[in-house]
Amino acid sequence: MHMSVKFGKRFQDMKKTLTLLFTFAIALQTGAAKPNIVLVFIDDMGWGDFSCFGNRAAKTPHIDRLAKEGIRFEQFYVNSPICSPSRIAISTGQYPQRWRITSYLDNRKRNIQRGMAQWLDPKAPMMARSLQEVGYATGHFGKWHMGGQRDVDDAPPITDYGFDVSLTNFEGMGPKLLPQTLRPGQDPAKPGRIWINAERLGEGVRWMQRSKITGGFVNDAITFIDHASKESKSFYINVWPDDVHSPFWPPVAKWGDSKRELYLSVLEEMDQQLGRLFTYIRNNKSLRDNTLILVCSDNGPELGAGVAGPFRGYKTQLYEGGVRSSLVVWSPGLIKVKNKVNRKSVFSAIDLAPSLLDVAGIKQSRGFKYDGESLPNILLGVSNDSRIAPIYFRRPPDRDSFYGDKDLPDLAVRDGKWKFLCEYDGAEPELYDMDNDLSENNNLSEKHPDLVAKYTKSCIEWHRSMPSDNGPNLAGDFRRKKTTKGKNPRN
Ligand SMILES: [Ca+2]
Ligand SMILES: [Ca+2]
Repeated sequence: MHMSVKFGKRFQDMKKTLTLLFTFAIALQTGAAKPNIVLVFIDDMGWGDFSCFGNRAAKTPHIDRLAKEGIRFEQFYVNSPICSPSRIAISTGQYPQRWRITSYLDNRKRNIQRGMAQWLDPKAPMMARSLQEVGYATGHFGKWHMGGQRDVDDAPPITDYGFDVSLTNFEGMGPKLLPQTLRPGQDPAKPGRIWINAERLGEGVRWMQRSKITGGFVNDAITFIDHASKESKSFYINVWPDDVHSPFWPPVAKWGDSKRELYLSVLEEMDQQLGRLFTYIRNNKSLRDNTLILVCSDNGPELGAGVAGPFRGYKTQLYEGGVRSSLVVWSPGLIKVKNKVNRKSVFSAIDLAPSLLDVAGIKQSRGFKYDGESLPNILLGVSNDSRIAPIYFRRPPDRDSFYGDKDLPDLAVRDGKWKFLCEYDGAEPELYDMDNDLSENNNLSEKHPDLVAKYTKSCIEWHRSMPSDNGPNLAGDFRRKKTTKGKNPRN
């Protein structure tokens, strides 16, 4: 008895000590500044376009340095192979189909034809708003394309979506940088102008040489960071360049003779301009110790411009080249490993919002149902696990045929090592082993009827659980020839 009473008292003491320690830890956590977050979302860049992802034709030293000091992820996906829906996924943590934006936003008529909304509903669970609500300074600098373009001039301003400040381009409402253009031999005093009609999309237009516009976004981002630091506020900023989307307007001194050369010049120039932002953060100790920078691309490359490394397909397609994105994550203060390559973790852009809110220690109390999963340990290099649920995809409604392929897969899923694609009704199944067939060449659907049945069912169930668009009505009547083995037709 004596022993157990003694043990009981000891246990009580230990419990007290633990409670104290726990309270102290909480106090420390809430007292410390929440981490700053910088999300760099490049436009139309291929998986293989950073030199740290294998590009030998151009150099991206500033992004390579982030990778060397941080982590690069090889199995990261965006949730659509095209601009607007991909941007909605990364901003909300939800499949973009929920918000009826499933292709790029165009003019009113085209949006209606394709069965899409005219702009993102401001009620969507924006990560920016969740951060703003707990006191973050929030700014969007760059391409928006989630509403307000062409003749759609009554979309909500970007500041209705949880941002204190915004500076955009021709595809967003409010203050913007519009592009002047210059070719070799052209009088610099008389530059061209493109996207003049975008002057109607809100107040605050500044004209700037197209080749310098990414730098223009960086300038305002740095001013914003300074301001937030002076107010001792943590900040969240989007830096979303219009680079490296066509048309290509590199500096005249770095002109190229072909589409590909022009593209590579724009890519290198973008890296230089973004580099100023990275260097600014790295050279300031308090920023360096408490800032997380993420860099990825909204969708795969345009044909003839960027390259998708070993992967099949391009922008607008559900093959890997369209939806797999190189992801670099940097944070010397929060990430304990350096120069790590994570080849294992399968996750996607919808997972970033819940993950980043967790990294920042923010309770997600508003009852949002994210399609994304919170994966802070993967993001910070502690774990090589994957997202648990499969990642589902539906192609843009206007892209059944593109780049010479007349009947592209409509639905797809990545689950474990398997990638499965099919039509809306489950026809034309394609099954690939992503551990052994990175380029989706060897269709194993006939070898694994059980898996085909399972994934056909789950893809169609997911597709039907989402609001529909006009994809099925806009498809042509071309049907793909049955392919089972060997090389699929390339496009
Ligand atoms: Ca894009
Ligand atoms: Ca199809």
